Amino acid sequence: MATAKEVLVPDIGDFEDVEVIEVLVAPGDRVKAEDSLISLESDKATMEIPSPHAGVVESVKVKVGDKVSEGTLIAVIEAEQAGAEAAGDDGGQEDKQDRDKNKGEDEGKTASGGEDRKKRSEEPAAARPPAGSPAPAAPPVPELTPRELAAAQRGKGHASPAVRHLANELGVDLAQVSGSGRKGRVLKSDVQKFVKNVMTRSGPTGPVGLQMADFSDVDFSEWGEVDHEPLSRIKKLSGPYLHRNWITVPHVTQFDEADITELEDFRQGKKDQLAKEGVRLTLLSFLIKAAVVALKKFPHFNSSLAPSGDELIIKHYFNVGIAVDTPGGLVVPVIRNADQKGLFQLAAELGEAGQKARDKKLGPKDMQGGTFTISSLGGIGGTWFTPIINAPEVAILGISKAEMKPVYEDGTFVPRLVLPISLSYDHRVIDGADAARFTTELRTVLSDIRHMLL
Ligand code: CAO
Repeated sequence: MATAKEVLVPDIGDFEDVEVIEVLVAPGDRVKAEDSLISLESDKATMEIPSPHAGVVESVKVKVGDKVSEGTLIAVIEAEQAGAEAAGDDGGQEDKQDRDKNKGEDEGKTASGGEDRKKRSEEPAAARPPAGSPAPAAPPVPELTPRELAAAQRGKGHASPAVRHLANELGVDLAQVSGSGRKGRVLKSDVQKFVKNVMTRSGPTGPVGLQMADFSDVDFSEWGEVDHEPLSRIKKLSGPYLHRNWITVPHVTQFDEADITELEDFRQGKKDQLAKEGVRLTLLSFLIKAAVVALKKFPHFNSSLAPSGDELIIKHYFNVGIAVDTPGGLVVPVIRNADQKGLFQLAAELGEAGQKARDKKLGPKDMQGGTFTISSLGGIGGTWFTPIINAPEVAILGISKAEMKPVYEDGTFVPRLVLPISLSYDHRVIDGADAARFTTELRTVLSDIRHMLL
């Protein structure tokens, strides 16, 4: 037998005149004890007021926007007897439907259960589907009132305390989560989806923490004929690292020019001699030597940032990686202990490394342990470029094609061979002034190779 029971706002601590932000039930709804009836929001907390009884909601006495305090009448419930309440808890057909439907919603028994009940209570009884039939399509979401819209935009008042708690634990700003519940209410599954999206963002859409627009899936064949060519194995492997380094390391590139007129004269004078021994003396050996001189003078360029981010690991060995262009893609063999090797030995090792790279014979060890990288496009062309740092290294030297240029000297223009230098560095480790000092040192050494002996 049912008895009409008035449900009042219980003791809610020191709160007075708290705003009703959501009414979760409507007349005719069946509720279980502890089902939420309304949500309140003060400037400090959001709370849901549960029903103390199981039964059917006879009338609801508050509406969204009302201010309530302890003792305010919320609703009248046709409460069922203890036995019937137990039966209700066990699941009458309607409650079972609620539970089945709510299982997927993951919102817990509070809000969505109430919303489902409310939706059903708005339908005439005859329109309700028989137990066990598929759930009907959700009714159209009613227009939001300006107040509700503002609340939704602020991300306030549209998530249950449990969801707020979860968001808080995960450090999620609810204002950034779009709610898939009724009236834009944020559900637990919305928070989980948001976190998953952020954590799995990679590839063209960007890494963790970066909010980027997705690339749209363009059908290029709409505008003309296209071919699909798979990326090489090397490109597939190196792409994610290049992307990570480009995105996560604050790069700055310092440009400079070095006069290598005398250096080139020297190289040309020695080149043929070495060629007889099967060694090609190219500019690169000189660049490695010059880089080592500068690295010794500016040890921070030969360092790595510790994973903790609060110290530098400075290396006292000089292993120079060389970017080598191969048909399969870019590889970076490392010339070890470059400081202990002469120009000719370096030239010989460079020849071997280049050949191994092109023959795809480089093993992982050949490409490990580098402390600084040189990427030389000088044999090909171009003026300047911004090389990507080979992290955890902190700098990379890009070399472009040397060209004869008129240089003003002692009141007249003279033809000089000028080499463009592009030094990219990690600005967390290296300041611009040091970068300029580094390239100035390189200029000095390259313009007078006697400095390589010092
Ligand atoms: N300016 C003018 N001439 C240059 C030069 C420069 N900066 N650099 C090289 N040269 C000259 C060489 O001295 C050589 O001249 P000779 O024929 O008179 O001896 C000629 O150009 C050809 O040199 P090379 O390029 O074959 O040899 P190298 O030792 O200079 O370079 C290597 C070797 C492996 C770096 C090069 O073959 C290579 O692969 N470069 C591409 C690297 C790359 O792709 N970097 C981009 C990375 S970002 O995608």
